[in-house]
Amino acid sequence: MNKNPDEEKISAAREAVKLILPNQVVGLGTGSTANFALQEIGILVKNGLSIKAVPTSVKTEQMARALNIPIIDINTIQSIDLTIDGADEFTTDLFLIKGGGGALLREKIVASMSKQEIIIADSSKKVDLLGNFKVPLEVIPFATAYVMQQIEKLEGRGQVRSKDEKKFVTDQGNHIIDVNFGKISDPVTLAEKLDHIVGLVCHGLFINLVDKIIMGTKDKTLVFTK
Ligand code: A5P
Repeated sequence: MNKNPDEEKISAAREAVKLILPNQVVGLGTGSTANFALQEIGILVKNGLSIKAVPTSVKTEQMARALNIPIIDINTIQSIDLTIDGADEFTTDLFLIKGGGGALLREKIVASMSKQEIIIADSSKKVDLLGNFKVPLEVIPFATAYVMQQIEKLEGRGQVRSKDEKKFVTDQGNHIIDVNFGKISDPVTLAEKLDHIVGLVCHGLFINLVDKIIMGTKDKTLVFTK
């Protein structure tokens, strides 16, 4: 593994922003890797690139505004041309775990509306099987105990995420349960089961949402596609 993942993140981010065309609507991801893309986009905009952006979190929106990247209301558009986002884990068949930063719901909505979902990552994020990273579940606070019971039936071990000794609260006012399912040999089936739990607003398994993963390595970028 590279001792400096930031270099890998930056090289992946630089490759990804080359895919942006003038006048596109661009989805802006959340997290340390997506932030590098944000910085690059800020430079392109400063140099005259015209785009409109849809941020995937309040934090990303604040950063985008500080970089003078024009923002468009997601509810005024039909689709997003291209989104650049990060991941907590990915497999080369383009399955992901996302939500380490708690932005999974907006990230999944933006990914679902995107014609091209581009994931950028350092090489530590690539795994043979998902599951080292706990799967984040965004739950409405009223349903936390119920969702926890359903997760136990699926042999998951969940923990409500906390921050500064308080329950973590998402941009939508929900809570997160981080679940250890062990190694996930069949993410498609697990995702379907999670999709049917009432009160669980969004899970961090991204299935069939990604078009391309650009991974930085020590000396080059590698691309994984469908
Ligand atoms: C945010 O909720 C996440 O989905 C991030 O995209 C993910 O956690 C990757 O973050 P880093 O780029 O900081 O590892």
